[in-house]
Amino acid sequence: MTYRLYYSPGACSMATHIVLEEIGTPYELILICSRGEREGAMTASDAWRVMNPKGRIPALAGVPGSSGGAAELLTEAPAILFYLAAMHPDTGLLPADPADVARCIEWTNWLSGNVHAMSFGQIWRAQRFSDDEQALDSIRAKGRSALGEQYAYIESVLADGREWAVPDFYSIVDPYLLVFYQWSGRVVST
Ligand SMILES: N[C@@H](CCC(=O)N[C@@H](CS)C(=O)NCC(=O)O)C(=O)O
Repeated sequence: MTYRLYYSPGACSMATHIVLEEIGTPYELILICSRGEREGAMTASDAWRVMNPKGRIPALAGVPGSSGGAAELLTEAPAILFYLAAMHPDTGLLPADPADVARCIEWTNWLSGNVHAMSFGQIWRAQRFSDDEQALDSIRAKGRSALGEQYAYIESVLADGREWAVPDFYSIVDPYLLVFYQWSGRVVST
């Protein structure tokens, strides 16, 4: 079975891309641009919204079931990461101990919901939070402020000597954290 990853370079789909490489399973990449600077299909296009009504990437084809949109298409970065790790337990990317699994969920839920959707959303997609043009700079400032606290929190957790987000083993959380590490450079320069 060959997975198909719908991705955009530098986007949060990078974590899934890394995990596919770690697993070593065959996969195809299909470019769906999340920003306007490239040629090709876009997340906002009608064709992509038929596939994924949420209009976002990453999405992974080849997963039984459907939550709307195309059959066998799984969306939401944490869900995709968990699915791949659970399907390939030999990689050890998902721990066996329920407490460690819960720690993975704790990280990925917070990164997706708070850091990505809220803070980066406010900074990069401020218009999602208000129709008032005058309010956008203040929304971006809120996002930056929250993001500063969130990065400080991540640093404080990692400062206890652990090598990985969930101590003692490399998990799906680490490639996901790498996305936000990489994005920090883009926020500094925007
Ligand atoms: N909750 C989704 C969010 C995915 C998301 O927002 N992806 C961005 C790229 S990092 C995207 O598709 N942006 C395009 C857009 O907002 O139109 C997840 O965690 O996978």
